[in-house]
Amino acid sequence: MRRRPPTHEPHKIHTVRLLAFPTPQERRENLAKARFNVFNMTPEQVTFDMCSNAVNAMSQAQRAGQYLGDEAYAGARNFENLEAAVEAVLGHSFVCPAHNLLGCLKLVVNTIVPQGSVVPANNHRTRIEVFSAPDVDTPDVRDRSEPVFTGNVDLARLEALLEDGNVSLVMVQAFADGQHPFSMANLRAVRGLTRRFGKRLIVDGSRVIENAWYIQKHEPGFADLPIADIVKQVAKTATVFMVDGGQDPKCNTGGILTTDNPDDHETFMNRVVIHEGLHTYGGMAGRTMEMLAIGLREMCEEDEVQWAIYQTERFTQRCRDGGVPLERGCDGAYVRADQFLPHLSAHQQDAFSVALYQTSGVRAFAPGRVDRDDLVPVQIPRLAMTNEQLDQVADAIIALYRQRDAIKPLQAVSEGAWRDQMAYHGVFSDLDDFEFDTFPYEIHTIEKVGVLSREERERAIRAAGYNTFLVRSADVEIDLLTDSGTTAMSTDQWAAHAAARAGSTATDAYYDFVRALGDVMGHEHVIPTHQGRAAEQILSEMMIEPGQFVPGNMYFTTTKLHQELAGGVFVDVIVDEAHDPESEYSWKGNIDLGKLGKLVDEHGADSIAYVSFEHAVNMAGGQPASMDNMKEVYAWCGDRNIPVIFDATRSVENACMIQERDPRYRDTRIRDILREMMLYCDGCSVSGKKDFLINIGGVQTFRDNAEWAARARDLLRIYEGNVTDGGLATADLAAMARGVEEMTNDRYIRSRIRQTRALGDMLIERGIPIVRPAGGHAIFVDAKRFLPHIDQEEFPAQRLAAEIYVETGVRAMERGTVSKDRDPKTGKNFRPKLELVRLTIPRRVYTNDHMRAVADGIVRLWDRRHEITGLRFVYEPKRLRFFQARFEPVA
Ligand code: P71
Repeated sequence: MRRRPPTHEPHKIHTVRLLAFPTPQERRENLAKARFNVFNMTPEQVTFDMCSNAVNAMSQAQRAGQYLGDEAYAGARNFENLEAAVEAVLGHSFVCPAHNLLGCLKLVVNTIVPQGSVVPANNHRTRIEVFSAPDVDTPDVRDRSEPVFTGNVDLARLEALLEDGNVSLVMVQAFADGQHPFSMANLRAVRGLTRRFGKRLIVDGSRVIENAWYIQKHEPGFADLPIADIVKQVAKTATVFMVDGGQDPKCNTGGILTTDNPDDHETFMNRVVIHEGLHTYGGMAGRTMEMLAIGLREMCEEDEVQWAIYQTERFTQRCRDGGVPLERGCDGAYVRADQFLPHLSAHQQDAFSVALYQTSGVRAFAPGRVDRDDLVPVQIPRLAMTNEQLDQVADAIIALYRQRDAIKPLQAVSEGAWRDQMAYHGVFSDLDDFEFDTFPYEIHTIEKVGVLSREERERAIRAAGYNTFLVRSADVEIDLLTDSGTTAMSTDQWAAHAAARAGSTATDAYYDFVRALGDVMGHEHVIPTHQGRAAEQILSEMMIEPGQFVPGNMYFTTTKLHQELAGGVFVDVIVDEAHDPESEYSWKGNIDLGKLGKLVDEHGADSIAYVSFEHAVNMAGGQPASMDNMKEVYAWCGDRNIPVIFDATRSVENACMIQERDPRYRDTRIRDILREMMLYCDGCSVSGKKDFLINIGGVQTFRDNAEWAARARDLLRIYEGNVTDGGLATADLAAMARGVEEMTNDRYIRSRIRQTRALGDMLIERGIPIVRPAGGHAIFVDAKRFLPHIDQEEFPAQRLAAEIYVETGVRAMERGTVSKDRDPKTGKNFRPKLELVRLTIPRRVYTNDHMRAVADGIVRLWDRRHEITGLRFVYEPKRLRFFQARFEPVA
């Protein structure tokens, strides 16, 4: 089997952890406070923390496992699950739990390593001799002449030691010291020798995955074996196998000692009670065992393994190409501090760490004991970072390398045997700073996606009646159906969610939300609703008299429907450019005051219920309105006593595009732009499921009209829930309060808008017709130009969305004839100017590599577009037909 390097993450992001970006000045202060030892720095002071132990991204299942703790002292169900996982993954029948790898080592040393014995090992960072000082010898028997499997044991040397007779056991580490993998053949030979001499082989498999990948890639006969099989073979070769929970199983702590030997297990069980805890928890919480059990099962998943290793290779290569002296580690680039800073005579590792933090906020720390080697591991927390972030970290190191001569020495003011004990009197070097320009968050939790074959996807779309709304999420690889409620929440939001005290009256979460939203919007009356359409219903019912007009800048499906249900007549007053997908006009979301004026001239101001003014207009392609337009419309309407209500669902994105496109706002913070926008309306209805970075929620606000607010609250009580929750769970309200604070972070919103544009640019470069310029939340493919041979009566956009799914596993949404519905007067399909397929980008969920995969897939489809035919209805619902309609292809 030949494996191609993966092109994108085989998962999506479920939760993010926000990153800190200390300023250069703050970094200097932090360094001084930390006594120039980056060990002392906390994650809040660090942008990228380049270590891989116990800080990996976990799966959603693992996180759920954290809440499934059976915290019994004895015989917890979590332990039974751990036993089952060990049996399934490692093939061992016994498991002794420990609090981490040190706990495992301690058990081994205290039970089966007699004082005065010899423990040959393939690594030099083993801590055995530290535990069992003074008199256990741990000769490093690594085969220095082996070019590929540098962790192999020198068999002749081992045999000689075994013949001497004083060996108690042999200790082999997978990817020894983070750098040296062994081959299966060598491991088996070691096992053969130990068996011949009646000794045990202990394997530290904390990095067995990386080692298994190396075997798969480089050892003859293993290329076709899955990682899971190789892992099991490695474990079964050992007499005793141990794993640090914080490494390959991506747990946050924990450890296990596994074996098939009942006597060894008995020995460990009787000892574990002394040092760790009972033999059924070993110093781990029940929830940790659960997380570890799930992590063990998941660590062998082929696609995840290939992705993690690909990132390591890529990162190491980039550093190397930049000239940085390093050794490739299993989990990152191990920088040779001695070669990086040859002009320093001492403390080269710490000087490197200090300079890297000073210039970039990146932490790389050489752990363990002082003077073990000259390396500073720059490790990649498993699955937690994007390629773009890793590229930039590599660039930060390269930039530092170019100015290495300016790095000044550190004077130790206190020394110790361990690196965390070091403290320096530091002098700041005169170095150029490195600026990151990437997502301001790391991946905290990932979510599995559906990877189907093309045939399976063909079956799935047929079963769904060629309607992407009816496809199962489990069958979708990259889900660009909507940016609504699909956000990855932050750990801070989850913390607020967990901490919220639920109530069915007023709650702290409600007051927090009112305060937070009042802060960012400046509106006096804040009324939570369960989502946007609930606000729309209330607003429409209270503001519209039957027969009144509701002018708006292009329709949105639910908005228009509620206006019509309340007896209103929607009139489109958006600028003409909005209907022209090829127009490059910057403000395609603007209201055309000429059109509005004409309506008022014809029917009088009294005939207008209110102006419904949407930001970053969804159906026009996420196109912004300008600040001037908002100001003008509001002034014009004010003169005529016509209320202006914003649909502020994507106002933050609109604010960001104002910052980009209006030179007067280039240096204004998003927060301030938003505050100004919010002056030019009388109220807002909002679907919180977009900008607010939440999965459910909405709001209706009024700037200062207390009477409207009272009427809205009356309707809210009838339709939705309490005035203090709108039917939302307290916890979701708390998450929303936190989300509205995060949404105006300049780095976040810019990185989002940039991501959308990057997808647009990739498509434009390859000639794919899309709505231009790229908007905020989505890229819209122009189905009329993509499939010019299909008439609108045969729903080209509907078919294109279906074909994009079949070709790529990407789910998109039709925004054309099907969504526009029929003209109620004639019963005929409207033939909207815009016949589009929307590739909508959820917030904080996909990386730029996902976007590249989307673009590549659509280009493949473009090349076979002539084969694609139209659709006809099999079932057509009366209202909002796009949700449930079913189709079949026309021949
Ligand atoms: C979107 C959605 C969700 C959606 C709604 C209807 C059909 C398909 C998908 C919802 C919006 C929106 C604007 C500007 C109000 C709502 C309704 N958008 N205004 O784009 O974009 O909010 O979904 O919270 O009820 O996929 P709600």
